[in-house]
Amino acid sequence: MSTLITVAPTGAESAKADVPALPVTLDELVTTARACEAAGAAVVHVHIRDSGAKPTLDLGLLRETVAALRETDLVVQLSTGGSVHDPYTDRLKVLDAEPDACSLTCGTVNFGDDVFMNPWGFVAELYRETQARGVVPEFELFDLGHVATMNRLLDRYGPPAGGRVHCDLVMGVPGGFTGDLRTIAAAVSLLPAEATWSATGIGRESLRVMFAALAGGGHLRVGMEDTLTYAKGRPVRGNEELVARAAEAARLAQRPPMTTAQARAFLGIRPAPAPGPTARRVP
Ligand code: KMH
Ligand code: ZN
Repeated sequence: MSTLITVAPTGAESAKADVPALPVTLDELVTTARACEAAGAAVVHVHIRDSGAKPTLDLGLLRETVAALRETDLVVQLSTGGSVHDPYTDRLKVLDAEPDACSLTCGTVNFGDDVFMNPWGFVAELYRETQARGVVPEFELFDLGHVATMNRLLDRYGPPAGGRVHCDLVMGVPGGFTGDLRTIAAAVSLLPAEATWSATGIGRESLRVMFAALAGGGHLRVGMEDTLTYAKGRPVRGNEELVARAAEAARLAQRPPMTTAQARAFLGIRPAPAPGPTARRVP
């Protein structure tokens, strides 16, 4: 079995002023995406920033970003989580940017000093929209209750676009579940038998979650959205080094990184639409 590697290069939480290596402009994002694809990533989980490097869900910018990322073969997964301050209406509109895939968080969670709100009505509406538009959701699970909500979605509304139930266990958010083996085992034991999963360790959880996921048959998500420290006292220099480390670990586990074509088949991603007028030219 090979390993699906997702890179989450930016997120909505870190400030460019504090983290100069964070990709926040479109050029920085595309350059990072290319480097991460070369290093072994097959999916890019995208949050974007405005001209002041602040998180935004501006639809025009999202469309431009999707078009620009089509220069790579990466599966383009837009975040519908946004930042903790984004209204539900803007989070639903993310799908108008026509990504291949999107994140879909399955419940509310304390998020450090904030609350990441995902009530049932919003989650169900977002799920129905992904089905109607053929956008492949990745179920983001921050706590055990989120597994129950994902199962409720599947029971009530049927399988996702693409046909595969693929989840990401996000472990180590203050307020969500921790990345210890017992918790990973508990979460995986509650997934539908046919589901596949990846895992993401936030901050200092990143390495133990990565190795546990490889050992447990899971896939990987890494990136500066989740981890800013490569090793104790050593800041991350760029997303590609996190992807390169994940790819090396996957090869050592004899589960080499999936190619982008394999990832598209695995997730059931439909062919990308032909480039529109906003698409950038490859230089
Ligand atoms: N930024 C977090 C509040 C997602 O992308 O769907 C939510 C998040 C999850 O990052
Ligand atoms: Zn995210």
